[in-house]
Amino acid sequence: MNTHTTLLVTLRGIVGDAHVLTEGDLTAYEQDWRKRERGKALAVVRPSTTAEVAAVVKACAATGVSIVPQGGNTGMVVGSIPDASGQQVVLSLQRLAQIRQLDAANLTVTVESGCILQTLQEACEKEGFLFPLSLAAEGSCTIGGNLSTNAGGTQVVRYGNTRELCLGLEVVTAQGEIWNGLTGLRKDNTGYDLRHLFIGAEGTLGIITAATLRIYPLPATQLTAFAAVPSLEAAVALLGLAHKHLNAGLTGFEVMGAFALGLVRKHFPQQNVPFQTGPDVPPYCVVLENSDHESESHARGQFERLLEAALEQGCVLDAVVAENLAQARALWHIRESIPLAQAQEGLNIKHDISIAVSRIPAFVQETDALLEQHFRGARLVNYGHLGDGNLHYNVQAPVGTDAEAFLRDQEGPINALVYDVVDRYNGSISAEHGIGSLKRDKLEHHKSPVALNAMRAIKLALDPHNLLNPGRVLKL
Ligand code: FAD
Ligand code: 2HG
Ligand code: ZN
Repeated sequence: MNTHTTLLVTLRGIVGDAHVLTEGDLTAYEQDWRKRERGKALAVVRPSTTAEVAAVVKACAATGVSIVPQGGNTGMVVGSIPDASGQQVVLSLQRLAQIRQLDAANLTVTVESGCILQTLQEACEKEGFLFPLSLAAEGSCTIGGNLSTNAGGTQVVRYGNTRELCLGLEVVTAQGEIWNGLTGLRKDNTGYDLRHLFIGAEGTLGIITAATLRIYPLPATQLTAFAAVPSLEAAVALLGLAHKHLNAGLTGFEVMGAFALGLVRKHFPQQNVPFQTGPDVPPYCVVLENSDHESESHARGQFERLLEAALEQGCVLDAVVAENLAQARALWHIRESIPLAQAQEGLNIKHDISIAVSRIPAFVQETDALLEQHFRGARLVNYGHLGDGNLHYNVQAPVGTDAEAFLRDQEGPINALVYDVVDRYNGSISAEHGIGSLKRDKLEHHKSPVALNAMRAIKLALDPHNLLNPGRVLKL
């Protein structure tokens, strides 16, 4: 038997025949969500306990076979699929999905990494608690994937990104050892905080098998408004007013350009997108959310005063406030449908960037003008988490052109143009999606050599044989 055959026999012994997949349609594991790349796995292995994960890692390490950890495979940067060699094991965490313990007094929940985000949200809600991480992929992404990408989403303005929600981790190391750091402690200054190394590491430093996460009491009410604004400057002014009027009640502040909303109207005509018909379609709209621990009428009062002040200052043209939960969900659904509408429109170029909020209008004005000058006809799809200074400044191929050819020929130059302006604004080329393989080479140009060397030293110390998600994040 050759080494790979022997390894497959060992893996079947660890997780059972049914959970070592080598045949049939493996598209769901081998192709990324955006359909940018398709790889080929030696096998997809689906352990259901931490001990099984550790045994799988040990077996792979013993034969020098590299591992690609995978959760829901909803990542945006081609980080969770195997390469084309047919020699990598995809380690799917989907069966490691138990909610181990909700500690009401400690305000924490301990959950295994394959648990679907929405499953965790719903389980917490049933017990009267909020797990605030929220993103459009929540029905299929996993907690392990969220931690490994340090996912952001739509509640960061109040609760922070996944890193801020994590108090402890359980990790299987590249050597197949288990580190149990599920303390749930809010204070622990006993040297280096290893948890923060694994969060955002995109599976290159260890396999996250469980986490202890912060939860919050459910708010009494959550109100949503959808406002038309005359410019991005006005949206930034509205954000300032929202911070002032709502304070910690401000739990969401998203901006959407008219073209992005137009794509939602085009591809999901059943959705009723406010302010997008008639002669005066506003250039931008904003979704904002007020979560209140007092009462609905208190929250409505706050919203009214905020919108009155905003109308008076001219930073809002018009606004609707949801009357009930169903309307609030429908308004949020419009925002969350933008990436899906973009996917329906065709392959596109994504820029998940962050810039200081105050500089975003100038950044967009400058970059829009440069793109229009050098890439005439390219369609700019601009939306995102303005409250966090994070824009999805995306580019769709010109109407009537072949999107695949456009990406092949223009993605490099368009990225170079956009990222050059991002650098000049002291921004980041990845706010929340990570690096994967799609942005790996870009990182070399946009991060300091000192930081890159420190990252390489950490990678080599923890995974000296480069067995965990090789080729992702860093060039070694
Ligand atoms: P995967 O895609 O399976 O993996 C992502 C990375 O994590 C890979 O590098 C993988 O190797 C690694 N990994 C996965 N599980 C583990 C583990 N247990 N241990 C170690 N490494 C692991 N992202 C945002 O930040 N904000 C958004 O608002 C947002 N919206 C989205 C909307 C849509 C419609 C879609 C499709 C995606 C969106 N995303 C968003 C991107 C994506 O959902 C997130 O990156 C999510 O956190 C990925 O989770 P996953 O379980 O699918 O991970
Ligand atoms: C979102 O905020 C996601 O909707 C996806 O991060 C962004 O598709 C994108 O560019
Ligand atoms: Zn986003």
